[in-house]
Amino acid sequence: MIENNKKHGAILQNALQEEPLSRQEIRCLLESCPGKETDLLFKTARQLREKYFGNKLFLYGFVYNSTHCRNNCNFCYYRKDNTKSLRYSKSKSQILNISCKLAESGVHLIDLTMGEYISLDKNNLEPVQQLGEIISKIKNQTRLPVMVSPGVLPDWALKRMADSGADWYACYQETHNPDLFSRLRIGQSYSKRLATKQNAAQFNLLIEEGILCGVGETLDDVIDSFDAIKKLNIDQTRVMGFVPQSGTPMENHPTADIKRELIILAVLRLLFPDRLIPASLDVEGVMGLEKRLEAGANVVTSIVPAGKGLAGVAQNSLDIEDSRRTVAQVKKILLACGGYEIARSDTYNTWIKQRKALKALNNKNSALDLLKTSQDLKSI
Ligand code: SAM
Ligand code: MD0
Ligand code: SF4
Repeated sequence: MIENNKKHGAILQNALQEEPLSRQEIRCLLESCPGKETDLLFKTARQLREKYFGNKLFLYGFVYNSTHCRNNCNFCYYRKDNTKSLRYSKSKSQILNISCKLAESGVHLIDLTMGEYISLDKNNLEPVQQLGEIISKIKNQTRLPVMVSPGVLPDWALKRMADSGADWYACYQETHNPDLFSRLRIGQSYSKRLATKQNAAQFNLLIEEGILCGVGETLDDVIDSFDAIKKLNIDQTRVMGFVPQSGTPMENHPTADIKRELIILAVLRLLFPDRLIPASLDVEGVMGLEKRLEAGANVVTSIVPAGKGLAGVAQNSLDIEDSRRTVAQVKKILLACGGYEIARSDTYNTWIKQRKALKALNNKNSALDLLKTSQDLKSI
């Protein structure tokens, strides 16, 4: 036991120095025992967050603008075949009105999320154009960065999102085990979903990747997700614990162990210390905020205004209509926690600008490397 503690502590020391960790070392961290080991893991995650972000947090306003979806993900309340789920589509003016209210309340970004209702058909330009228009209007009126989660899209549609002013493309693989993926995201292509993220990055969109935990994944699967996140050079990455949804094939599957979600979150912070990592209000509501921040998150997501008929995803109603998923409520919680501050919006905007510039430079350098290799090959 003492030997194990020593090993665990030494790995965290290396992580703090940002030295690369082996699969075995990452596994040891994922197996952290409750108490001393998790305390030290979370503390190290907070130290690394502090190094890159100080005590500043970013807040995301969440607009679930349409709950219609063509897919049948087994874990999701909004899967096509779930007759129990509430369906709606907000109009352009409703979306704009909600986004402006969120902006006034002090969020740093508008996260426009929807069921995958946009057909992949080439001739179906209309919904893509509509979404593009909404994005540019939100940007113009709120002056805030915009994230979109329209699901898998062809290149021309991703480009349209970028041209309309979207800053982020969020698309979660849930798992990087293709077999588990096929049991979760029924009938969807694993490789197409992964490739869409790479394609979106070519249009200078920042990318968010997500892991769903408590759905039968092994520790090796989680480590494979970390590898994939590294390979994709992801800008924001999250983990969400599974919440069972009535009317779905997984309604009787147990709720995820939140201790596991927190450990994965903290390890994400150790492996990707300078990236954005959300504490979602969409799993345990506001009650779950402090523990996620203590595990190393630096973004509060799923802030939803009351009285607009809006739903959450994993928690479709929790804390929404009683105005608890709001900036005001988050501020109260942060005050009670002590030590955190909400960032100024120019801090967030600068982060985005710098991250985009860094990625553009990386892309250019890899293109130059490719060119150089092909020239070298010619001279052989
Ligand atoms: N329809 C788009 C898509 O699937 O990419 C956008 C919605 S996406 C933001 C919904 C995400 O919420 C899923 O990718 C999953 O990670 C998470 N989620 C959905 N149902 C959940 C559940 N029951 N428990 C926890 N997380 C869930
Ligand atoms: C959240 N309910 O932030 C939202 C959602 C979509 N980009 C994010 C899962 O928790
Ligand atoms: Fe549709 Fe997204 Fe839910 Fe899957 S997770 S059923 S794609 S809304």
